[in-house]
Amino acid sequence: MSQQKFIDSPYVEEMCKITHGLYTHGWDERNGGNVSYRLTKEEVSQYADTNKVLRNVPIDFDASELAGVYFLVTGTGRYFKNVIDNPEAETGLVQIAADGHSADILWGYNDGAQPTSEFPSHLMTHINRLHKDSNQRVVMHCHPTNLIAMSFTLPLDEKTFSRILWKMQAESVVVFPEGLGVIPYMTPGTNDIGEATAEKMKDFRAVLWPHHGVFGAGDSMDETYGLIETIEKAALIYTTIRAQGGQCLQEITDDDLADLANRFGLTPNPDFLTGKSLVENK
Ligand code: 2HA
Ligand code: ZN
Repeated sequence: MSQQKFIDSPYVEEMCKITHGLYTHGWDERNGGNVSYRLTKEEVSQYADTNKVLRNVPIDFDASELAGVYFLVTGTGRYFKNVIDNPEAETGLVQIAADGHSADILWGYNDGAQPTSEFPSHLMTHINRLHKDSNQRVVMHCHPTNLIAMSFTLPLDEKTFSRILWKMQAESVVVFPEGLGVIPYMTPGTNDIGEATAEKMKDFRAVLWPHHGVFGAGDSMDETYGLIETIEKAALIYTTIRAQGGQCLQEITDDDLADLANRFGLTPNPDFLTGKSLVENK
């Protein structure tokens, strides 16, 4: 076994960079947001200080499908602002216990913290995304301003949100061809919101939590972060259009969306590909 410490691993470095990026974007004020990063046994076992159970913490649902799986997870109540300076207190490495009702802490949370209050929601999402994609690694929750604002001014339906976001920039349909999932407003930190989110994650990699934020899933930190960045950039363009008076004189048309999909060899969600134009009287 190497003498290298987990704090010096690329996984902790990625977690520091991503949480710092989320914070500096203004999407994770105070203790807002949470990230979980699935790691393999091979990855974890390379380090000198990840093979002893430090503590065990309960999990409030049956996560036995993930028994034995490792996650690097941000801590409950912790500020993303601080992760970069003190990852060993603000984040932790856990392994889901055999019965699925608790997690063993192997590293981190060294001043008594434990995984995010949204950990059940993360695990439920990991389970459903893993059914779709065996490379699924990351679940990321944050509070992007413009997307949240849109959840007050638009009807909470997936077609409306997806089409508007697709039409804000050519990149959108290429990055999230399946569109954006939307759940009703629900209380955070509950298994109910976790179950509703995970159900949507069967069809989408990003799910809007109205008046709160977004849940994203993906194969890597960069991909998941990039997905959320692209959605929020589209939301910023929408906000800016509204601030400029709201009227669109031209747009990315439904035919343009189909051409983009062809060019990049993608199949966009067929339910969202045709519908209302953003240009009035069209
Ligand atoms: O972790 O963002 O949804 C704090 C939150 C809860
Ligand atoms: Zn939140």
